Amino acid sequence: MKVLKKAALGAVLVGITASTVYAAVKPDDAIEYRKATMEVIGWNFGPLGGMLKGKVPFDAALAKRNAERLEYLAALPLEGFPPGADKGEKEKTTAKETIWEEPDKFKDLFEKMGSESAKLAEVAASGDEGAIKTQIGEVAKVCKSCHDDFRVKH
Ligand code: ASC
Repeated sequence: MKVLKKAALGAVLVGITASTVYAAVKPDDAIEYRKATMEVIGWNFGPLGGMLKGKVPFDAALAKRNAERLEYLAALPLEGFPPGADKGEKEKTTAKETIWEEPDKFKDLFEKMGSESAKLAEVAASGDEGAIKTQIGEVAKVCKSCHDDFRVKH
């Protein structure tokens, strides 16, 4: 009896673990997730881009805070682009097929976004306006190059 109980419990646990870790993500859910993460990234990059363009007053502390957030956020979207989630049934997507054709290049750009944002957080701590704006430009370049290659133009 005991052995059977243990076996049954084990089977349940394995089942739970397997379904948590290996359940196929529904394309519509993946699309929602990746859009949400990109939205949060856009929200946090927004004022930095604004500072670069002179549309938002320069604020080194805000630049530092958002750069730190962006470093963290850069790790989030990638899992929203799993194999098979190129198209949804209900959700619209502006993801290009190139994401699934050149996954390493796509992943590298998110890593670059993280490292350039980390650099921005460091530079922002110095308070040096010129250097901060230059580094915001480096982050923006990564945004743009990824959008150019991997997002449908709109
Ligand atoms: C933004 C935004 C982007 C990037 C990109 C940077 O604020 O919405 O897609 O910056 O324009 O070049």
